[in-house]
This record gives sequence, structure tokens and C-alpha cells, in this order.
Amino acid sequence: MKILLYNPDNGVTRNFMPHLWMFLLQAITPPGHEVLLIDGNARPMNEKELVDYVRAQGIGLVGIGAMTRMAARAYRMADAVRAAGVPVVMGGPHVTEVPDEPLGRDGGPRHADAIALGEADETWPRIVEDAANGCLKEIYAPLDESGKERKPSLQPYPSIPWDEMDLEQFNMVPKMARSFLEKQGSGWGSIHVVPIESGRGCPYGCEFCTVTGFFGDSIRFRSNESVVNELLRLKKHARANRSQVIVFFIDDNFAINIKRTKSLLRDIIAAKAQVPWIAQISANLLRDEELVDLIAASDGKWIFIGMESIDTANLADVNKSFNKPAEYATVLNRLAKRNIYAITSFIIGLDNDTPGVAARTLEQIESWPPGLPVFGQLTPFPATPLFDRLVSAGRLTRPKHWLEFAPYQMAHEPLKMTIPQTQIELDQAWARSYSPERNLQVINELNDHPINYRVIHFIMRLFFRGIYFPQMNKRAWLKVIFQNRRSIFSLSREAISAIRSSKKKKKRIGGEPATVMNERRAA
Ligand code: B12
Ligand code: SF4
Repeated sequence: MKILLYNPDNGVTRNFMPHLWMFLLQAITPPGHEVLLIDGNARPMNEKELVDYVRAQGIGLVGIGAMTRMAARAYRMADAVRAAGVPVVMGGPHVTEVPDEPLGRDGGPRHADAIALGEADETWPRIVEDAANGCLKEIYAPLDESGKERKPSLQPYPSIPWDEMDLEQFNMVPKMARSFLEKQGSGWGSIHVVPIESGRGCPYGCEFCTVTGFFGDSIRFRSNESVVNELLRLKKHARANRSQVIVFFIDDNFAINIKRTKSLLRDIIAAKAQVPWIAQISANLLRDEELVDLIAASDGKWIFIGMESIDTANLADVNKSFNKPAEYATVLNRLAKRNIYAITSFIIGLDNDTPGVAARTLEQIESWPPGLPVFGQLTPFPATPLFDRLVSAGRLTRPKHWLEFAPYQMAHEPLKMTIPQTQIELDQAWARSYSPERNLQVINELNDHPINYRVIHFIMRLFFRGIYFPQMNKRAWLKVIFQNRRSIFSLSREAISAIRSSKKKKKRIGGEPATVMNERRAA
């Protein structure tokens, strides 16, 4: 049987990274079947195009996965595929959270022939065999003999054949810059971010988060060896293809067990498996200096921190009192000292927020070592404690907000602000954080850091702006580049003089007698 795994795009921004679930399911598909993958982010399709593809390829089963914000689009695509007579199985967090919806048991239309609840590592092979035998069931749940939910241990973990994938479709480098960068050598014309999980689960149970409910509070890890081997394979593949690979450890809290994280990082260093990596780690775990040293030594470059709010009452409301705003600056200093970038995430529209929250938050952020802040509004995802609280208080203005998805539109009113006021605050937070003036101020503030660190920070600022203000075409990019011309001019001047002085230095060292060079090495 030919199987297509499909993830729709969100219709707003382009995702920078492939979705791991597709590659994982492909890797654990029983032999004898062929699996094709389409990520809507890299290959946008409408309903007709998808159906044409399914027909042309003779596909016998389509698997669709989606987050809540893509659910409506996923359903539309599923409807079209089913209308063409091909069965659809849906899985992932959204359908697990509202299983009656895709099956049409909630009074709405049916969108899927079958659904896979929860983690599908053990149920997927069964789904494929049932579909191939024409006896697909409606619901697949990972249960043990006594009917209790069974979580995959992640040991052993399948080998994801990244080297056989067409990663070029996820090249992060804008097309117009590729040929220039390729000429510089070392593969900078092709940069891919690859998702790797080293473990699953987070016990913290923040009120708005689906992770504790979905993956459970029991944390499971792959063996260090399996993660290190995956890194080594990726590194080899990147070298062979003259491209650059960045790994995103997609664990929800990469340092949830500090002892284990340190041991993994030590093993990565010992095996020389370092590639630049990104991970999500909560601020409380970054108090550990040794951990941060190991992050730097293992080539950790970007740490995403869910700071959420600078207001302790807000943090208590969403069950995140383990975040201590008073220590945010110290944590950021600890990372900045080691040239690690901090991506700091904030939620606007929490119940204790009042008009002016963006200005107050930005004032704090601007007093810390510069990071890359991102902002979202509080979103009640189904099956989270937040969703249940708002339902029972009768506060949801759009109870099925995902079926009428609109980016950055709230589905409930915060207690002390209106929805339009929250929108204004969110706009302000993004606009001021990534304005050309702020970008220039940041690169000046960072002038005690190496030039390449500052250039990368600046380029990331341009990309991060695009999360909220989509920059989807050449014209939009040229406009941003023009607006930031002062920063670009200043960084270019410095970069050129740094390159010149390093060339001069090399020449000088090259011309010195061997004994001087040896003395220098010994020093
Ligand atoms: C990486 C990641 C991202 C990436 C993008 C996704 C990508 N390219 O991988 C980035 C960083 C861009 C991102 C952004 C966002 N994300 Co995100 N992200 C994740 C994260 C951390 C890992 C996803 C992952 O690969 N997991 C590992 C795989 C193996 O698990 P899985 O996807 O669940 O798949 C398993 C099962 O679900 C199942 N399965 C999944 N799909 C299918 C399909 C079929 C057919 C079958 C049979 C089975 C199946 O099988 C898999 C194996 O068991 C998850 C949290 C998490 N731990 O999953 C959040 C998560 C998915 N994100 C979430 C959210 C909310 C967002 C944002 C909306 C945040 C924001 N406010 O902006 C944005 C939206 C981005 C967008 N594209 O529109 C929520 C989604 C909740 C929901 N109900 O939708 C999650 C669950 C985190 C959370 N805190 O609750 N995200
Ligand atoms: S720490 Fe992060 S992953 Fe864990 S429950 Fe809170 S928001 Fe979710």
C-alpha cells in the first residue's frame, strides 16, 4: 500500500522546520508499504491539488496530523480526500483532545475514517495493517492488556533516515541570498533545522499547556547513545552535502531531569557529536551554572524560555509560580556570558494584565541582556485546565475557536482588559521589540560580543519580526532591509574590518619563523 502522511500549513507563516511525527511514523511503518510525506509548509496545496496527487500516486491511506490552529484546514483536506474515496486517519494533539469532532460524533460533519489517540508509536503499525486489510477501526488507543494507557518507553528508538529525506525544501536561507552564500563556501547557502526528541513529558502542568495532559507527567528518555548516534549521522550527512544543520531538541523541557541532561551533553561532547542546537528549558532549571557551561560546550546556541509574564500574580493564576521574574535578568546574563541566545516567550492577556502591560513588560525586557522576545495571547486549547476553567466560568466567546481560526484573535475576554485592548498591547509588544530603532540599540548594546554573534542576533531579529508581521515575499524583505539600513551598514563595516584584520594577522603568523609559531602554540 502507498501511504501519504500530510501536515497542513497554518495559512499564515511558513514553518522553518519539518514535523517530526511524519518522519517517525514513516520510520516505524511495517515493511512492504511505501510512505510519502507532504508538509504543507514546504509544499502548499489546496484541496484539489492534494486529491490530484493522491490519485496520481495511487495512495491507499492518507494520515493527517495537525495542531489545533490547523484543525479546520486539516478537516477540509480530509473531507476532500475522503470524497475521492481514499480513507483518512487523523492523529496528533488536537484530535486526541476532541476525539468526537473528527469522527462527527459531536453533531458536526465527520472528517476522518479513523483516529489515533495519543502517542501513536505502538498503534501506527496496527493502523497500517488494518488499512491494508480493509478493516480500519474507528479509534486506535495505546492501551495495555488491562485497558490502561501505555506510553512508549522511547527505548529502543527508531532510526530516522534523515539522509534519505529531501531537506532542501526546508532550507532556511532565503532564495535570493543562496548563491551569494554558497560562494562563501562551508555550506552556508543551505541551512536546515532538524527536530530531534531526546525525551517526552513534562510534569509541571502549566494551566494553558497541553503537554502534561497529552504526554503525561511521567518523563521518558531515549538512551544517550541513540541521541548521540542520530547527531553523528546528521553531522556526517551535512558534511557530505556541504550544508549546515541546526538541531532543535523538541523536548518540552530539555533539562527537566538536570542530571540526565548533563550526562547527555557530556556524551555529546565526548563523541564530538556537537552541532549547533536549540532547546526549550524553563528558567528555574537554568540556575545551574554547570548545566549552562555544558550547554555552551556542546554547542547549544539558542534556549527558548517560557517566561510568560513579569507579574507573579499572573504566573500563579496559570500554575507557573516556579517562574521567578526577579531572576530573569540573572538567567539571561548567565546565557549571554557564554554567547548563547535567549528566545524569551511572553503571554499577553493573562487575567491580571491591564492596559499598559506591553510597555511595562518591554521596560523590563529592555533592562535585561538583549534576547529575542516573542509574544502571544492566552489561548485556551481544548482539554487544558485553562479551557475547562473558562468553560465553567462561561467566559469563552468562541468556544470552538479553531474551527474559525484567525491568527492572534482571542477566544475569551481577560478579566481586566477587553479583547481589542489586548490586541493593541500585542501589536505594541511586537512592533517595539523589532523596530529598526530597537534593533540598532541592541546591536550597540552587544558591542562586547564577537561580531559574528552580533550579526546572527541581528539576522534573527529580522526573521523573528516575520513571526508576527508576515514577510512572505521579496518586496517585504527589501522593505525590512531598507528600514534597518543603519544597523546593516554598521555591522557590515565592522565585519569587513574584522575580516581584514584577521587576514593580516594570518599573513603575519604565516611569515614568522617556525620557532615563533611553535612557541605561540605552546603558549
Ligand atoms: C516543535 C514544536 C513546534 C515547532 C513547529 C512544529 C514542527 N515543525 O515541529 C514550532 C517551534 C514552530 C512551534 C510553534 C507553535 N506551536 Co508548537 N510545538 C512543538 C513541540 C515542542 C514538539 C512537536 C513534536 O514534534 N513532538 C514530538 C512528536 C513525536 O509528537 P507529536 O507531534 O505529538 O506526534 C505523536 C502523536 O501525536 C501522533 N501523531 C501526530 N500526528 C499524527 C498523525 C497521524 C496520522 C497519526 C496516526 C498519529 C499522529 O504520533 C506521534 C508519535 O507518537 C510540541 C510539544 C510536543 N512535545 O509535542 C509543541 C506543540 C505542538 N505546539 C503547540 C503550539 C500551541 C504552538 C504555537 C501555536 C505556539 C504559539 N503560541 O505560537 C506555534 C504554532 C506554529 C505553527 N506552525 O502554526 C502546542 C499545540 C497544542 C495544540 N493542541 O494544538 C504543543 C502541543 C505545545 C503545547 N505547549 O501545548 N511548535
Ligand atoms: S513547563 Fe512548558 S511544557 Fe511543561 S507544562 Fe509548563 S508550559 Fe508545558
